[in-house]
Parts: sequence; C-alpha cells; structure tokens
Amino acid sequence: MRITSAKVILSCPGRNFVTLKIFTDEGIYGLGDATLNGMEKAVVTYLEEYCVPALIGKDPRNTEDIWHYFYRGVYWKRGSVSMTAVSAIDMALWDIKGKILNTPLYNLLGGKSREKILVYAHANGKDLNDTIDKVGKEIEKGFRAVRVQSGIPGIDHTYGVTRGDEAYEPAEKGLPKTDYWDTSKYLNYIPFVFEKVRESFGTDIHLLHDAHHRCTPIEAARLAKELEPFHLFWLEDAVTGELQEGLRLIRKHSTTPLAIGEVFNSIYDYTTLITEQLIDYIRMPLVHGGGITHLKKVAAFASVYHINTGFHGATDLSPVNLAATIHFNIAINNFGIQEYMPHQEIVNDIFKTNYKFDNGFLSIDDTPGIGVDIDEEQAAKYPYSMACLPVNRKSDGTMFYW
Ligand code: CS2
Ligand code: MG
Repeated sequence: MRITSAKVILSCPGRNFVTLKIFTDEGIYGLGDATLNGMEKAVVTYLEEYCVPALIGKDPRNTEDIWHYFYRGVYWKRGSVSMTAVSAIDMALWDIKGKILNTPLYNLLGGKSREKILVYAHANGKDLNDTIDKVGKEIEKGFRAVRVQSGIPGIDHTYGVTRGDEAYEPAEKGLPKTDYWDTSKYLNYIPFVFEKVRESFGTDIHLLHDAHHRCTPIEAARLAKELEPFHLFWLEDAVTGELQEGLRLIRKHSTTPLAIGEVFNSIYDYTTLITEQLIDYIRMPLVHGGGITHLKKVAAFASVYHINTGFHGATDLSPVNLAATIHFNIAINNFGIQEYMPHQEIVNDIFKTNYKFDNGFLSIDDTPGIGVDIDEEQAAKYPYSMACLPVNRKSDGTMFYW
C-alpha cells in the first residue's frame, strides 16, 4: 500500500481550520488536523512544500517509522509549526490504519478503558454576577466540570472573556489586538470569585481555572495557595512553562492540582515536570504534540508518575482533533478530563462528526478510523481569513507574557 497524494485544506467556517487529507493507492484516505491558531499558513507551507512531497510513495501503515522520519530525520527539530505538521501526518495515517483494519481508532490504542469521557465546559463572565450566571447555564446543560474565568474590575479586557455578547472565540480578525494586564488586580480578585461560585453551586461541581501563563512563580504560588479552600480540579498555566523549574515553587506552597502544556510540542518540554511530579495533568494536545504516536509515549511516561491527561480542546482545535482525542482518552488508563468548547454550528457544514455530548460526558461511535469526514466543496465556500491571538502588555505598556 502506498501514499499517492496529499492535500492541505484551509477553510474558515467562523474560524480558520487546516486539514490534511492523505490519499492511498487503495482508495482509502485519512484526515489529520493541522490547525495552529494565528499561524495557519506557516503550517500549510511546511506541509505543502516539504512534507507532502516526501510522503508520496511511503507505505501509510508504517506510522512509527514515518513519525521518526519527520521528527528524528529533520535537522531543525520541534517547534509549534513543524510539530503541528508532524501531528497532522500522524493523525491521518492512524485514520487510514483504522479504515484498513475496519475498526475505530480506540481499538488500535488498547480498546476501551471507559465508554465515555468526562469533559469540562467554559464559563466566561464579564463580572462576578455574569460569571455565576454562566456557570449556572453550563451546569444546566449537564456539565459536571466548569472552567471559571471572569472579567477583573479595573482591567479593560481580560483574555478568555468575550468583548461583546458573541460566543467566545480565541482569535480576532486581523493583526493582534493589545490587551492590558494588571497581575495584582487579578490576584486580589480571583479567590473571591471562587468563594462566591462555591457558595452558589456547592462542592459537587468540579471547578477549573486558567491563569494563561500570567504569573511569576511566586505569584502563582500565592494564587494556588489562596485557591486551596475552594478545591479546584486544577489550576492551569499558572506560570509560563518554558522554565520547568518554576513549577517547583508553586508545589512547595500548595496542594492545588496543576495542569500545563497546551503550548508544548514534545516530550522534552515535560521531562522535569513529570519526573519531579511538579504537575498533575498534561495538556499538550494531539494536534500540536506530535499526534497519536508521540502522545501515546508522553501519556505512558506521565502515568508512571501518577499524572493524568487533560488535553487542550478549545475551538481552534478542529473536529478531527477532537474525535481523535476522544478515541485516545477512551483507550488510555491515565485519562483525567477533557476540555470541550463546542464548535460553532457552521463548522458542521464542513465536518461530519461522530461524537456526542450527553450529561457531562463525550462518547464516540464505531466508525472505522477517527470517524470524521470533510466536505471539500463546502470547505471551499469559507475562504481563509486572517485572525490572531492578542498580545499582552502591563498597564504601564511593558510587553508581557502569554
Ligand atoms: C485556552 C485557549 O482553552 C484554553 O485553555 O488557553 O483559549 C487558548 O488560549 C487558545 O486555544 C489558543 O489558541
Ligand atoms: Mg489554557
């Protein structure tokens, strides 16, 4: 069996998605998500100009060797752009493998460890009352775990909270907008938000929070410590993960569980964090972390240290990634939770999906492979439109972290 061609499909049903479609000489094709929010065309170019020509003629069943061809075989290793391309190739090849063997992807990864996976919703309020209202709405929809973000008094716009009434989308049209940030206002306010949310909804509901890498290690330690009484499921991206040692300081001061890694792209971003048990959940998703082949190894490595998965799952990760992720989470032993931010309705014009949400959980059907298909004619009706994540400055104008 041979790969005969591959196509990169860039479309914008409300937001940009990049999808890789790999074709074989036996008529079977596979899909992989190659979306990297705000950098879509960089991945398209790497795939089209460098990866696809090298794929032609390879046997698509050799997922391990092909993964290493594009990882070990490449002089300039790692990095978000190239690892997103590697991920898409790998995902599409596993899709093909499932279709050849006429079995859903989870069967190739160990079968079912569970029938359905626990997911968490987003509640993003402009202020405390709006936040409490939004948490209530997610609970009404059936969610048992909710990520709580709130506008902060004195900060004009907080990342993760919509500017108007539209559904929250983590990229805005055109070049990056500038957000202004004040850590002390944030640190003074967030514990109060969680106190009120717990008062309103009790202790059964799982609560999560994303600090979006905006604290220094000592600030993050204070936040984790002050959130302790509210028993979070996790505190996410408390610090920027480039300095893995930074997490030691948070650990010394608090028992709030920690999740990190949505911007990571290889196992080497995690070695200190995992071996020193500085975190509780790995966030690096299939689409940016080297696909199924690499994440299988990262998840197994984490499981040795009692660390579970809690993969990134915002709307900028396509339905192809979400479906592959559900298979993956159903199969592995150390599944923790899955982020689930439902896509806008028009995304279904292009992607035909095979998963369903019910009462706080996602499940997937037995369609062979990943089980998602793409309607290319429909995709062509939604041309790419540039959109970027904002940049972040302190209130005095200083460029600040993501
Ligand atoms: C967030 C995302 O889902 C999350 O945890 O951090 O909004 C993230 O910032 C975007 O997906 C980035 O593209
Ligand atoms: Mg996040």
